[in-house]
Amino acid sequence: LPEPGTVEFKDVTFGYPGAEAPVLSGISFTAKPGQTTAIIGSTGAGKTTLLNLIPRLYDATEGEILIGGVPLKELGREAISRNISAVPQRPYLFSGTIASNLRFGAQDASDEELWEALDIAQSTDFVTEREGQLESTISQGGTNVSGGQRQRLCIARALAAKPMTYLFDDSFSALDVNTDAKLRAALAEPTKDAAVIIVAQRVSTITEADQILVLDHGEIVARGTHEELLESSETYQEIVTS
Ligand code: DUT
Ligand code: MG
Repeated sequence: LPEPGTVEFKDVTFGYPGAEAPVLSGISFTAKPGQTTAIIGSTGAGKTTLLNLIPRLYDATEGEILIGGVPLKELGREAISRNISAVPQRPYLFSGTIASNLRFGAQDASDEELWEALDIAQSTDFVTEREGQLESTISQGGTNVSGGQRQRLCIARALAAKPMTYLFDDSFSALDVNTDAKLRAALAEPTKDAAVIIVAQRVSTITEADQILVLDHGEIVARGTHEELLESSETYQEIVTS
C-alpha cells in the first residue's frame, strides 16, 4: 500500500451536474508525502475543481481517487476530514472567536498549539494586538479582518489539524512578497511528512515544487519540475512569461 497521505488520481473525469462537457478529463497523478505537488494553469482550467474532488465536495464522474491506497468512497467522511486540510480559494471564517475558528477540525488543540499554528502562519502579531487575542471575535464571514489576515487564519486552521494531506488553493495570493516568503519557509517543517498540493497562479511561488502539473482546459498537458517544464512545455513558458 502507498504511504498514508498519498493522493492518487487514476484517469479521473469530472463534469458538473447538468453540464454537457466535462471540466476535467483523464487526470492521473500521484502526490506523495514529503513532496509538494503544484498545479498551475490559467483561470477556468479546472484547478479548484480538481482540489475539491479530494475532500469529496464532488465525486469523480469516472476514474478513481485514492488516499493512502484506499478509494475515497471507502474511506468515510470522518477519516477524510481528519486527514485532509484544505485552505479554499475564498477562505471563510465563522462568526465566533479566533480560537473556535482555528479549532474547526482540531477540537482538542491546546491554546499553545493554536499559537504555534498562528506563528507559522505569520499571524502572531495581529492576533496579539487584538483585544482578547485568541478569544477576540470574528464577525460573520470574517469581515473584521483583512483579506490577507483571513487567508493566514485559514492557513493556521489547516495547520492546527495536523493532517497528512494539505490542499492550498491559491492560498498565498493576498500576502505581500515578504510575508509570503516567511510563511512558506515556516511551513517547511510542519508539512515535511505530508503530501502538499498547491494551486498557484504565479509560477514564482512554485518553482521549488517536486512536481508541477500544467492544467489546460481540464487536462494535464505537461508535468515535471520547473526546469524540465521550461524546456518541454510551451504552455508553461507562456504562463511563466505572462
Ligand atoms: N464551474 C462550474 N461550476 C462550478 C464551478 C466551476 O461549472 O461550480 C466551471 C467554470 C470553469 C470550470 O468549471 O469553466 C473550471 O472552474 P475552476 O473553478 O475549477 O477553475 P480554476 O482553474 O480554479 O480557475 P481560477 O484560476 O479562476 O480559480
Ligand atoms: Mg480556482
